[in-house]
Amino acid sequence: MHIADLFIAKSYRDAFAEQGYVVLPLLKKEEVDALLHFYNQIEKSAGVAKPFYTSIWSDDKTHRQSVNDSVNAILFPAVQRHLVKTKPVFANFMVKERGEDSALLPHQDWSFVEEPMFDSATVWCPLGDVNKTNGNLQVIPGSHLLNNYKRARFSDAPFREIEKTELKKLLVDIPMKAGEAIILNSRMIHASPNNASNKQRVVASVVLAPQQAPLFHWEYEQGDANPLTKKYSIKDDFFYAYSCYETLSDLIPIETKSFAEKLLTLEELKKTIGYNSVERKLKRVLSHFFTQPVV
Ligand SMILES: O=C(O)CCC(=O)C(=O)O
Repeated sequence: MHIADLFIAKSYRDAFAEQGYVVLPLLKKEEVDALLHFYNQIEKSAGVAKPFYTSIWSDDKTHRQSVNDSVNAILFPAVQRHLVKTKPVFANFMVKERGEDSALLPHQDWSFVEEPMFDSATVWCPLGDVNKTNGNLQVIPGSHLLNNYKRARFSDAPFREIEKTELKKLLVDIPMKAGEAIILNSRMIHASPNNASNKQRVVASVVLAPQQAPLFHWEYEQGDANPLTKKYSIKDDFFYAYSCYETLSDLIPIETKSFAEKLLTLEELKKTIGYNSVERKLKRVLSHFFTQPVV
């Protein structure tokens, strides 16, 4: 069961399967206002002094849980207007302060389910208009077709040697209006530029998995002889019970495997996503005129 199959509209099903993301109108104005009102109330309790952070980076468990519950209460019912049979994995705010050093390098999100049997997605919904000046999301269309299915806590990207250079040239900016959302496969390579505006950028987000998919978390460990991944079966409270940087020393892995990683070259990535195909080139040209991926 895959997220692409769970969109109600066929056009979104096709676009998500093919390009790895869709952009759609998600929140009503009163829902955006309610999320902003809540954000303004709890902003200080995050206690994270970084140019970019998400709520799960906070050391305060009460903060993480209250953001999870309140963001989910508004965002998930809105998601259900477009998708069936999904469940929320966790919800948070993603905050980009004004100024330098708030850019995020190209990365993929953790694995949340057993891929490729299942997959998962992030709903990223800005609470103000976003563009390339104030930190819109950037994606590499088609990069969900990569097959690195175990993306673990503390692991490094297989494209780390090109992430600051050639890879960046493949990113496409996704400008959006407040209340629109981009829903992207967790395997998609994505990034965001600095916020060069004079206003903080706030995004509400929820990770989705198919209802049927058991949730897991993988942790990377250097190991004595070779790198390992530990697989944990997790409960619904996992992503606010533990902050993003904590080691999981009180949990018992259900599986430990050695981690044989292969670094990805630019040529391999371009081949996987069909970068040089006539079809993909045409879509890139058309994507300058449309926000929605062209299928
Ligand atoms: O909010 C952003 O600018 C990007 C967030 C993101 O990519 C992430 O947290 O994985």
